[in-house]
Amino acid sequence: MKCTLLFAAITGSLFSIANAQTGTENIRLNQLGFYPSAPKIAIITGRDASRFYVLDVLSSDTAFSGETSAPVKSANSSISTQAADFSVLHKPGNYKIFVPGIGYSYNFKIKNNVLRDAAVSSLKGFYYQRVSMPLEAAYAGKWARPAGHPDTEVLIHPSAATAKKPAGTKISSPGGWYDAGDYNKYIVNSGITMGTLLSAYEDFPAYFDTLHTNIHGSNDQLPDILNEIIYNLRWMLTMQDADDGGVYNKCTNAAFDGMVMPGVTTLPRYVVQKGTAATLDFAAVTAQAARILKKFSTQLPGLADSCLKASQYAWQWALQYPSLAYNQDSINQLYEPKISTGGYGDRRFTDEWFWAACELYISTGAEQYYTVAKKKQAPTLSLPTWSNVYLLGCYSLSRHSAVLTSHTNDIAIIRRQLTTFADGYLQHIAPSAFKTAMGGSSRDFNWGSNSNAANQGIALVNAWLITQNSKYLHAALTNLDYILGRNATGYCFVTGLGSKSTMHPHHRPSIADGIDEPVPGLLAGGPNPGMQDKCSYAFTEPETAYSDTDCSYASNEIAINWNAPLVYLANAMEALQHSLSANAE
Ligand code: 9MR
Repeated sequence: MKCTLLFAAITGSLFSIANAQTGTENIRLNQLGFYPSAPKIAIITGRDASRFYVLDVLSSDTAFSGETSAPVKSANSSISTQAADFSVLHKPGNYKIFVPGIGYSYNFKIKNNVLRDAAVSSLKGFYYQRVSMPLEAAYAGKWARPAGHPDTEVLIHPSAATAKKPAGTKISSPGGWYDAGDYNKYIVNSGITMGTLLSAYEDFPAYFDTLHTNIHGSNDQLPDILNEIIYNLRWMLTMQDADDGGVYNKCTNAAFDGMVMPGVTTLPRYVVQKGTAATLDFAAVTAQAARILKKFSTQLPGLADSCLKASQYAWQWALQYPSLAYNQDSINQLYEPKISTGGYGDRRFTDEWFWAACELYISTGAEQYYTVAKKKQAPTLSLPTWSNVYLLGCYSLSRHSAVLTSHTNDIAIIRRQLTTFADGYLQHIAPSAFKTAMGGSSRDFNWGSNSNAANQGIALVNAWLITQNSKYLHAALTNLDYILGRNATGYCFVTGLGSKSTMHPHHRPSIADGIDEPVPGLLAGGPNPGMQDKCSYAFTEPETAYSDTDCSYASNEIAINWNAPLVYLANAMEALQHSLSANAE
């Protein structure tokens, strides 16, 4: 057997000299690798193949060989694929796949903790987004940079003026994370981001308590993920108007900064109109943070209490303004300067009401909040986005179901809704061309599509948390495989990871710092057939419309609300890797 396979390997290597590039790129797989007990699939594109071989990188011995599946035409592009399934190969090692007639894949690993780099670097991505502080070489390596945007003298924009704080009043709003490739700070988008990161910690506290990412503050008495979260939380707290509890939508330039490093920009910064979405997202985040940080009251005296008070104050404001949208176009007709940075202009607030009510109920036990949550309950579930945070409330209720004994039946129904919702994604995998939950609908591919993959993964992890059925973990992993390379573009979408990853994100520091490699640990937006940026795209179908160019803000920007679900998913997998081998139903 070894002889035949050796022959196959030799002919393969001859073949691969001629076809190195296309051959490698035609074998799509998670470019980091696989846990020993996880399902393992590579996807072959471009040409028909009948057999495949998994070779040990050093010895070229064949560790496994098998037949490829029948071709499947993708529902989201004109691509045809065949699957190479080597799940039965459990032995740790360094491997590559050889497909006669096509060539070799990138090298990959089978080992425990194989996704640790994805888990750690996606979390550390937030450190690189920190506003108002220098990134020191000890933590940031070659991406060290001076502080940008002190934000200690932020002007009240006329849209946010009150009798006590007329337009032009200066407030201090330092810190937080840059939202994305731009240098502004938006409360609505911070809301879902913080809720997702706080939930990651709440779901896997023991795992995160020992996870080190080498960031500023790494050696204190707090888990790194909380250090990172608190950096943005303290900024969020500055965005609440102490006079009435309402929360400004954003801290922003009037227009986007140029493609320069953060430290060189000096344009004025403004806080703009308060709004219901911002205020309720703030209420949800601060309520959730309050109960988590209570356990760290020695290290953080008073912070948990301040958060809860801020949350309740925000809630009171929202009761007075239950549906005040942030409508940038209308504001721009009334006030100067006109504001042209990101809008995050949500107009539907049922989900924000539900989420804030759930978090406040869980943190206080007060029935008044549950009453609102019940009133705002939705009949069906949908995937989280910055404008739809409903599911975050469901996750939190489910997580705390054991102690929420006054509403056991209601919460049992929500838990069933969650597993049914996850079952929908499970069903997408088998018929799909890339064997992923992602892509079950072409609507999965929109602005920030990679966050859909990650958020679907979180829904599947939640179904595992409820049922402990490993089929949900296997399914969640398919979407991490997608993000890390098993997709129609062949890219690993996380900067700094894998063999062929995003190199030119629409991210000002990565563009302006003069360093070839982009800032690491950042998730590109991903395929978006909307192509609103009108940049150059080599492919334009739903799952291929991705352009690794810094021009492409519609497919290749990075954003905190996209990185956060990746942090959740990759770290959940690291935390749960030993549960993968349990029987799937
Ligand atoms: O993620 C946002 C996407 O859903 C919207 O369609 C798009 C256009 O309004 O804006 C995206 O958010 C951007 C924000 O407005 C400004 N910072 C960068 C964000 C990511 O592109």
